[in-house]
Amino acid sequence: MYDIHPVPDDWARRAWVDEERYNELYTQSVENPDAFWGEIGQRLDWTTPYTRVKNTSFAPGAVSIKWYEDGALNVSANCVDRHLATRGEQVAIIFEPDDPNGTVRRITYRQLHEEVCRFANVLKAQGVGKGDRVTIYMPMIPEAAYAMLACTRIGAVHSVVFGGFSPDSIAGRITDCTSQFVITADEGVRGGRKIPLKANIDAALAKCEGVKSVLVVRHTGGDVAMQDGRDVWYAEAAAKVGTDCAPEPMNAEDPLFILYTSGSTGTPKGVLHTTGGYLVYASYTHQMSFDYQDGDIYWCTADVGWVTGHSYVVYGPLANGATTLMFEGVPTYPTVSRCWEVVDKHGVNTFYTAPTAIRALMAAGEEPVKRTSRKSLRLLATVGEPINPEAWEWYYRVVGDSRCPVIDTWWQTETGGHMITPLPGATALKPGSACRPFFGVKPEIVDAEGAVLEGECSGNLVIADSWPGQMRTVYGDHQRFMDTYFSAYKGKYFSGDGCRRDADGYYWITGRVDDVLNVSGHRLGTAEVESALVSHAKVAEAAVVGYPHAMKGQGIYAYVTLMSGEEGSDELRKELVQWVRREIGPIAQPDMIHFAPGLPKTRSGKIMRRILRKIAEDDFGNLGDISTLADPGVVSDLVDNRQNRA
Ligand code: 6R9
Repeated sequence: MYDIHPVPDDWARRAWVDEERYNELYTQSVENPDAFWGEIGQRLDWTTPYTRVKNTSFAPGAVSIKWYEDGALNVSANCVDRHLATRGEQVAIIFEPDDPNGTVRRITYRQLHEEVCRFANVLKAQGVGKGDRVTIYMPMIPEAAYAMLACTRIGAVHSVVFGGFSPDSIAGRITDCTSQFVITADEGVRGGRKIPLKANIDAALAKCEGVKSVLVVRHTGGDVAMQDGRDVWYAEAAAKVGTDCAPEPMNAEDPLFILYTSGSTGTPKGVLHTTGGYLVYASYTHQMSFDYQDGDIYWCTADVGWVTGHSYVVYGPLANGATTLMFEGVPTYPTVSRCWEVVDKHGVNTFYTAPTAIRALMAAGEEPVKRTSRKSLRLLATVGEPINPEAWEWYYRVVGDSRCPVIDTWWQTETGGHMITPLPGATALKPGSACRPFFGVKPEIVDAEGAVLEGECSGNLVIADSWPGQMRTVYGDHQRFMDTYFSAYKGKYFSGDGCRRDADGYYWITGRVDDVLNVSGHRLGTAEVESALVSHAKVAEAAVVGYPHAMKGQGIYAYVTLMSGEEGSDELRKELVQWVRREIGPIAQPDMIHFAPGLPKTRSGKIMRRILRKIAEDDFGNLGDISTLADPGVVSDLVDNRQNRA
């Protein structure tokens, strides 16, 4: 139904790789990963060169992933210091504030070097040492990048927590990695609204132990409480230190950062990435997928609280000496033209965002786009969830004036960087498809029994061998790492996504096949939302499923059984929505709450989610076999009281 967009001639000529070269390099990369990644690893500066490249095993019970294991390097030296000689006066970070009339900041590589060194010295003065975990809870301001890079400079391991998460969520993440240090700001601002970051940290620290010091960056100037002996204004600490700070040489396999992400069960997992392989992979994918060329102005709208903000706002672009734009606000404030105004204001060449943002802007029509120029744009890209072909075509035609390739990048927190993606000079585009595997990536589609399917097929997406950006473990729980990713299909990494491969070998991601929701491109476990709901005194039981949502991709549908004697009401619905916002954060708030006297369960007591999903999707004509239910009567009651009616 939608046309294939062939690679334009000029792209094939000027890009890093054309189709022929892609095929050649891809074959080399999977046939001889040691030689391929050995050469690609040279793009970084190593203080001790590696002699060994790949040492990985997906063997059941003995998963072990090591890349460049005898090499040493420092991430901040690679992202900052090594550019000083050639591009010290080039802008590294453009900061565009939430308020379009606020002050733009342009930080050169030389200034970035000074800021990162100073920040690192402040961390040292606070007692932060190599290997210590540092929790970062910051708005999208350059200081967030300084803080991350400062940690890497001294070998501390950062754990960035998204500014939209609640005090409870922060406390859980601090406790899990026994972090003793927090970096935050007084407040954040998004879409004209203040976010009480420091107050959230105070509330979180009342619920967990062990935090010795909180560094507070002054941003809005809002009033915050400061606790003596624990809280320190960043500016005051910074005035007491110098700007000399030698980068700590780190082993390639030393931990770089922890990032918590939702899975199908339990509390969020601490995904651990290490130093060498991660930076090789983040920088190489940034260069290839976006065909990054010297001098490009590059803008990824992701928040640094997500993996996209780590790999493609901070580490990838800075390792490549790019100019990366950090935007504090939201795409719809003050108007739906904001993104394109920012593109024109700063001459942005590459724009990378989530399908949910594209759909929201698409709903406002073409005029808000067309009244801007966008002539600087060269390439458009997406990430976070499947993009529907209609939104793809709109992005291509309206935003890109049918001139810019749309690069749909499939990857995960766990993968560190792009895994399946077109390359703009090499891959003919199919709207809605993430297209072809990146170099070194061996995707396979398997059936429920694990049999590898060939040719045109649909099934579950696994990756057959390791790549340098792969997560190394779940922080503090290697068994959970093996159980989560390597037990469903022995000897293979299971992504949790469903996928189709077409006759041309293109991959089409169809979404999660586990109990993970994808709401506006944000990952959430159904189990997390359920446990937040049942922690409310009036709730006896809850089951949460996703349903198709025009803007968010997936909406959250919650079935709630109340304690006996409690009555469901609109009032209580509102209360529960607020409750979940407070427990987890606004992104987790249920869209629909269905008070159900009983949930469909098997005789062994398992909730039959398949049925709950169908009813939530308003598609209850074919509920499948319900004969194994303990009480089939509950189903008709659920159908009668369904909340999502077309
Ligand atoms: C980078 C990021 C990962 C999950 C992943 C998948 C979905 C991401 C996608 C996509 C279809 C794409 N996803 N990119 N689905 N097409 N281009 O988003 O990481 O937050 O860990 O989410 O997002 O379901 O499994 P993360």
